[in-house]
Amino acid sequence: TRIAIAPGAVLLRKFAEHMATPMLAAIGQVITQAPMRHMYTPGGRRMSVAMSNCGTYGWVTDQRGYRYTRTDPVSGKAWPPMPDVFREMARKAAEQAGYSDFNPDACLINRYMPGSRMALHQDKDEHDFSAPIVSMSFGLDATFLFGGPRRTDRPQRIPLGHGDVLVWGGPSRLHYHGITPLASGNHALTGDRRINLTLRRAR
Ligand code: MD3
Ligand code: FE
Repeated sequence: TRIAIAPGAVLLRKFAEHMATPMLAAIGQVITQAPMRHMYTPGGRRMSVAMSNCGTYGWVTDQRGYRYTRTDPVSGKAWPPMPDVFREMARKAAEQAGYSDFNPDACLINRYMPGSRMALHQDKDEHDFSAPIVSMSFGLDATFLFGGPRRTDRPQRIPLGHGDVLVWGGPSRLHYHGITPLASGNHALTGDRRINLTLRRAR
């Protein structure tokens, strides 16, 4: 089912569920090469979400700020290539949502454990805001906070489940958003975790 949640933003419930097993296997391959790590915000706070990346560019944060890099600062090596199954799923989801020819060059992998959260923020480290962002959720359910163009806009709360895919573009591309602290639970494929893939055009 296709649910319009704001101008330019579409929720595709269970769109990726049928590919969850191969996609989780591909995530496992990526993180043997670029292990999940807790990064630090420019203000010195340790993020409760653990992250890794694949694709030409990866998103990182440290004392110097937020940015995209071609190499993993932990290993000094290029980020692992983006698995075809991620690229193809993202392209199909974007197409369903009305964005043709989405070609992501960056995939951020977010791992939430019970209590992990993501504070309200905007995604504005990309060069071109005309490309959409595609986000896919696996494992435990989460509550997504979807605000407006100002931090003070009261957010909607949207439950996200296993296999759900969100596509963001147009007017909602720069809206504030976040994830409330993950509740504990057990999922057959991921155990006590939620995994989110966020595919972007960084450059
Ligand atoms: C709305 N991740 O990595 S994905 C992020 O579930 C991030 O891990 C969350 O926010 C997560 O930056 C939310 C959904 C999402 C991603 C990008 C957006 C929503 C968005 C960009 C603009 C507006
Ligand atoms: Fe974000």
